[in-house]
Amino acid sequence: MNKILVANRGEIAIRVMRTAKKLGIKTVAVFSAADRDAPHVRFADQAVCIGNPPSSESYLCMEKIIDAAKQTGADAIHPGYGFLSENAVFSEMVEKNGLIFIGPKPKAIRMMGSKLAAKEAVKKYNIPMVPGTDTAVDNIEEAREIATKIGFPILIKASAGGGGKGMRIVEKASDFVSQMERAVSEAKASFGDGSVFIEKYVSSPRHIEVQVLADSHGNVVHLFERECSVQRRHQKVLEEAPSAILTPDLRKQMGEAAVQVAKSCDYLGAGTVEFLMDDQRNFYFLEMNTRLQVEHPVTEWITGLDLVALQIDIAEGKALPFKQDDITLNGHALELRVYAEDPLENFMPSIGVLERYKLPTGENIRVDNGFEEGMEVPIYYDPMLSKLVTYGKTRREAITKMIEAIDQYEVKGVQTTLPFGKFVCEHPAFVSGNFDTHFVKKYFQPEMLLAEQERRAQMAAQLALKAFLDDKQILRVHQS
Ligand code: MV4
Repeated sequence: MNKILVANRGEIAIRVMRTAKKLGIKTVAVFSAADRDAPHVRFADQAVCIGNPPSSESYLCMEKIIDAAKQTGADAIHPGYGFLSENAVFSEMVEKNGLIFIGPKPKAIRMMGSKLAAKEAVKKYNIPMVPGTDTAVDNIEEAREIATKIGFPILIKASAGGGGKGMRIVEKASDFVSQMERAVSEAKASFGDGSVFIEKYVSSPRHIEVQVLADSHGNVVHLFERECSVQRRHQKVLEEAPSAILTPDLRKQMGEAAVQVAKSCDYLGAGTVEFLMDDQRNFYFLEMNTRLQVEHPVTEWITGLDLVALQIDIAEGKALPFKQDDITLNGHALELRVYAEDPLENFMPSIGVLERYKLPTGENIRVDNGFEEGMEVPIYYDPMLSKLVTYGKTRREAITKMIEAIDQYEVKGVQTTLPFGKFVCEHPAFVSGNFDTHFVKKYFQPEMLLAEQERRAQMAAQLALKAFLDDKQILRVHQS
């Protein structure tokens, strides 16, 4: 591989290019008219404008991106996350044009993109799944009987959904038929596929996912888990590795299950297998994400591996340079997603110019960032500014480092989720490790950030008063 085109923007485009550079591979950025001055464009060796600001006219335009690759002589495309990263048609088109897609084959993307096909594939292996139907529900009356047998509450999920999209909780049998009808028409409208299935609703689960790597020689390994339970409306807030509640034995079991899932779809490259864990620490396979995930840095830190470098090696046909037993877990890493959103205004995107933007630095702090001072946060894309990642020998140390890093991070001009991140890191439930996916809903009220603001204002006022009184004292001393 001599030249990689990165079909993405922001922090992940820079993240991928950083490793490419380290490996001596040239880089090509693509950008929309809104990203003309973006850091990812300047970071690349070459850059090609691919259209208007809306992603449907730029970062989602398959032909334009492939043309850009041909025009610049790139031999591979890395899709990052989001945009075209889990689009089987795109990966196929990349290959048909004689380019390497740095990711899994279209078959695996397609299979895991359909939650029912995924269930079907993993059924042949011994992987725990939530009780429910494993085919699309076509007879509503029959489905109601199954739901009653499973016991309410149950969840209706769209096969083409995922990541929380197209899910519906049904509390009691009498709501079942109407909810089912709604779920089907909603799934048709959103995904063009009305297939839905039902599952027992696990009421207070943790969301734990396992990183896997598969090469083209049949080697599949896992890189342990990430705990992603701290989320708000299916948007992850803070992730960590390892999970505070896994025992070495459970870690091994979940890791092995994840490897089986990868094998069930002939996986290639880096992927993530999502599990739910109930309050008895039973785990269940949920879905597989066939991309490099936002939160991959925490796994990199505890394993000492560069996931992008491994993705590139695998795409070139190299064998994994290690076996499962060679991979070790060291220390603890946390990642906070820093968004230009206002936590006091229901996390509305906060638009404006970054009048001041200074990143924290120091040992055990990594910032994967896509912005700089003076830039405007574009309204067209996800408003994530950066990922703030910290490390410690212990979980406590990583948390303390995160609070320190949040305090060091300076942003003026837009509101950010930094104060919200600090709230999470200081919360006793988070610190204890005893929390689930309802953490934010259960414990967070915006007023809590106001109290912190008030405390800071009080402190500032007292410092000012002290300075004033000290000055007056000095003046008196001089006068006499
Ligand atoms: C569930 C569940 C409870 N029971 N399935 C949401 C994202 C998608 N990957 C699956 N999700 C869930 N599936 C059963 N049978 C609860 C969730 C869920 C959730 C999962 C992971 C992280 C955050 C979540 C927030 C709400 C619901």
